[in-house]
Amino acid sequence: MPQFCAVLQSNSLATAQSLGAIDGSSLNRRDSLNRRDRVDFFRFTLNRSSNVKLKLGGLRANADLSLLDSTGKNIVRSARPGNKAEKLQRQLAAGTYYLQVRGKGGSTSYKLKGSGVVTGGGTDPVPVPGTGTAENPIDLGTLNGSPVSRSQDSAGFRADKNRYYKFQMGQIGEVNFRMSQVTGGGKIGLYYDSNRNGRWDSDDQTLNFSVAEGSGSNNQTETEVLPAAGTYFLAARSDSLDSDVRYDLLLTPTLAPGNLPSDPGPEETTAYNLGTLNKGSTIEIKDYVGDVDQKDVYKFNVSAAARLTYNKLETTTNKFSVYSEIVYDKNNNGLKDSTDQVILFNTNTTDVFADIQAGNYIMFTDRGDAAYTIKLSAS
Ligand SMILES: [Ca+2]
Ligand SMILES: [Ca+2]
Ligand SMILES: [Ca+2]
Ligand SMILES: [Ca+2]
Repeated sequence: MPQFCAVLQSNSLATAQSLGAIDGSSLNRRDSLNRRDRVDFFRFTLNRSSNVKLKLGGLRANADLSLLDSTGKNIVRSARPGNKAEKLQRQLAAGTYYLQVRGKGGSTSYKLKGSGVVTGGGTDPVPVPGTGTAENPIDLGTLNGSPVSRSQDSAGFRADKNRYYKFQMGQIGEVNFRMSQVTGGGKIGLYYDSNRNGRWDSDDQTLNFSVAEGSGSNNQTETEVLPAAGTYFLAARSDSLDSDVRYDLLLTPTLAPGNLPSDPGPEETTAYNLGTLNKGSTIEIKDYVGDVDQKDVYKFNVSAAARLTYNKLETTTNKFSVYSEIVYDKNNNGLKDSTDQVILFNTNTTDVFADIQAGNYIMFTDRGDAAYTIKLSAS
């Protein structure tokens, strides 16, 4: 496939258009190909293992559709002749994937449609338990409110002798984790697959550690609040070069589900639009900010002068309180700048008020490590 290699060398994978996460949702894109623009790349992610269906239709000239893995390797291709629609269906693990739409010379617009139906846990046709290496961690599945345990596992001292696990979150939730050693001593670390390659590596973000040096079940339980994004790892290690640690592992999740269809971005330009806050109404937001997602920015507008009430509740055992700041976008450019007015800020959980005028507002929510519920009311 010399053409395909040339495309890779021109870094088209790196400039692929993002379709976001499509597990449990659908995608719908229109684009076009012509003699000079003969190939388009798209990237999508799956936070949970899913049955993915894809269709390339609306063709007026021949074009083919390929599904690629995170390294750009072809998984499956549909290459029917002429302007016949291309269809693909595949059971895929959580991770990053690419789509390649390749024209065969003619000009055509096209419609790219798809959906991902989450299959999760036990309904996967072939569950892959994993062997416990960094490349192939033991899969603890998607945490959905029930405890998950492992009994009598063992781990060595060196990184290549550590035992690795992976899991996903079905919802935002607080996870207690503990290793209880049977023999030897050690510790277990919690990591976020921040480079989204599905394997544990040293570039991944360290979130927390639980040490197991006491006896039996007296070991410390660590708590971390995690959003339902991507993959998390646990890595168990012995504290001695000479002997392995043998241990039981317990993960106890307590869910605090969010109520937004997508995570608010970290900037004004990627803010989540809450729409209009009308007098006499309340908007309730449930989401997470913390180590894995450090900022949630919202925007909303108010149609008439009102008293704005902000109320915040942190629904998990937070380590750091969530901070919000609401800014009146006086110059109406969608961004916070020096001429704008901070009308309200809050780190505690009591109601705060501000008398505000009609206009556009931006709310920044950060600094915390918690699941939060924010209520904005206008009266
Ligand atoms: Ca990784
Ligand atoms: Ca968030
Ligand atoms: Ca965010
Ligand atoms: Ca502004």
